[in-house]
Amino acid sequence: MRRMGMHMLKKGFSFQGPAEGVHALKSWITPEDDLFLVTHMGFLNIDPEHWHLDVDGLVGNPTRLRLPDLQAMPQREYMSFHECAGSPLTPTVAKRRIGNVIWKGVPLSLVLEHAEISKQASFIWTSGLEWGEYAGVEEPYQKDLPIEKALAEEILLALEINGRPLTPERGGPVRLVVPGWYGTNSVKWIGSITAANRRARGAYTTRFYNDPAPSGLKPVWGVAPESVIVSPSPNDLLLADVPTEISGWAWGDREISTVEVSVDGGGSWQTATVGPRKDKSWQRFELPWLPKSGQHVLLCRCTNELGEGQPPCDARNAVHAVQVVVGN
Ligand SMILES: Nc1nc2c(c(=O)[nH]1)N[C@H]1C(S)=C(S)[C@@H](COP(=O)(O)O)O[C@H]1N2
Ligand SMILES: [Mo]
Repeated sequence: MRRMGMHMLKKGFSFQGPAEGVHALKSWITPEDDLFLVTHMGFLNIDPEHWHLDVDGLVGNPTRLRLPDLQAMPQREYMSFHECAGSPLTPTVAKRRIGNVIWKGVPLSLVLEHAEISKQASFIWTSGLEWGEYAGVEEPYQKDLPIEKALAEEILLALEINGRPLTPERGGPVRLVVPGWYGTNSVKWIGSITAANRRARGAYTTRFYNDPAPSGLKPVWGVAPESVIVSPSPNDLLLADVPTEISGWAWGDREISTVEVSVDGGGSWQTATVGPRKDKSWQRFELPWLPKSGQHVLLCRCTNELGEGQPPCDARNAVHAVQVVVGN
């Protein structure tokens, strides 16, 4: 679908992120310059005057909303970690594309109410407006949400990130955000919302972003518990017997209750202090450390309130390791 007032800025798959990886993520709120960017088909530039959102399917009042309509509706802020699930072609590789931001926008539930969503609707399909090819597939970026999730208060049609309007690269002027779920579900450049009584059948819901499960395939939805060591980084100059601190972030769809840190490559583990969570933000952890000289492999692993943890390897939320050298 090619509309007036829209053009692709850069075609094809693209990832951008800080060169130092997670070691760049020192602050509680991730500045946009340090926040990763992902697109499958390319970035879309939309002239805000030409943007509109169609709400159709199982609704009593099919609606077309333009930017001023959305701007006139009640908006809310919500703090959330934002994480990419990694490549759907290599789903067990941990990519650790992560940040923590404040989104602001109109709750999706208000738009669905306005469109008089039918009781028969069990899934909400959303599509991005860009076009192009990814992994041999040429179809719109379409995702879906079960109705209970779509109606949750934190699901937003976001207009802002960290107090600023969304840039074209970030999915502006309006994108979906699904806090607590992997980034793939947060459709950028949103142009249509369809209420349906079944799941969407496009490549991005059936072929990509599905994990093998005993019952068949499991969609990549809620974020599994995960943690990263931000400091020290492999480049830091550490000195033996100088008190230092190991710190980082832990997050997941469910609140994190414990983080453990190992300074000997997993031989032994110590419990770190874990900070509070706001909305669905990440949580800071820290552990004092008096290092001895030599090479050390630092690891961290977390557990959520349900007791779910992180696998040691071969998973998108595998345990993070950092190798450091401590001098005399
Ligand atoms: N329309 C559209 N939405 C999209 C994508 C896309 O390619 N097209 N990529 C998804 C993926 S995989 C991720 S991780 C997030 C990335 O959002 P960000 O670039 O703002 O970090 O957008 C999601 N939404
Ligand atoms: Mo992603």
